[in-house]
Amino acid sequence: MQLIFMGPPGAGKGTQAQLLATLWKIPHISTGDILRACVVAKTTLGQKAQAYMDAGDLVPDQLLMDIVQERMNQPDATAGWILDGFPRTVPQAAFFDTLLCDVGGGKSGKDCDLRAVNLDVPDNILVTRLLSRGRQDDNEQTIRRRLQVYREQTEPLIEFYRDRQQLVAVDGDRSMEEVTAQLQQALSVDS
Ligand code: B4P
Repeated sequence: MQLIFMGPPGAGKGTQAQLLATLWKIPHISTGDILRACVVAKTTLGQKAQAYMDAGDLVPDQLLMDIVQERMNQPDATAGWILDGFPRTVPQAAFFDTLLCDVGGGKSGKDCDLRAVNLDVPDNILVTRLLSRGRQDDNEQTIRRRLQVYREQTEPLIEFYRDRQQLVAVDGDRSMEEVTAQLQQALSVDS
């Protein structure tokens, strides 16, 4: 199983990716979690990333590409994974194709069993969810900026994966259990 989770901030990417990764016993690789851990540890990367995250902006592509390349080369990432929050831009998606080709024995992203899940949730629900979670970047101004950045930079990836027939579109505006059930059905996996 090679799965990408996409969707606007607060769509439930992290929630569902964690649940399914536990069920399927594959790694859950969250670029947001990796970045937050670097911020807490005050690494050079964390210090560079923090200002972007606090402002609701995307962290520069090259930093994310380095993170993902290093993580995908670890031994537990050979059999399958759920990648949560990456790619988030067209250049990240192009880079990811090349990376998959390198780690996947020559099969590019277009030819491998990759599926790209998009969780769709209306903006007003996203704002309510994020405000009630209350993470450092979950204040109204930053949330509005994250939504704008999502529409401009990440949403084009929906068509990118739809064109390749790798897109799995799921209604994320349901209970967590209902979203999980929809995902299992759409991905045809019983667990
Ligand atoms: P992420 O960590 O990816 O976070 P997110 O998009 O805000 O949240 P997610 O969709 O995972 O929501 P969750 O399940 O937690 O990114 C944070 C920042 O990191 C970005 O803004 C960016 O700066 C940086 N970053 C990360 N990846 C990057 C990349 N590739 N390139 C550049 N920058 C990058 O759910 C949210 C809340 O909703 C939770 O409280 C949850 O309990 C609740 N919820 C979930 N599902 C629900 C449901 N079905 N019903 C009701 N509530 C639900």
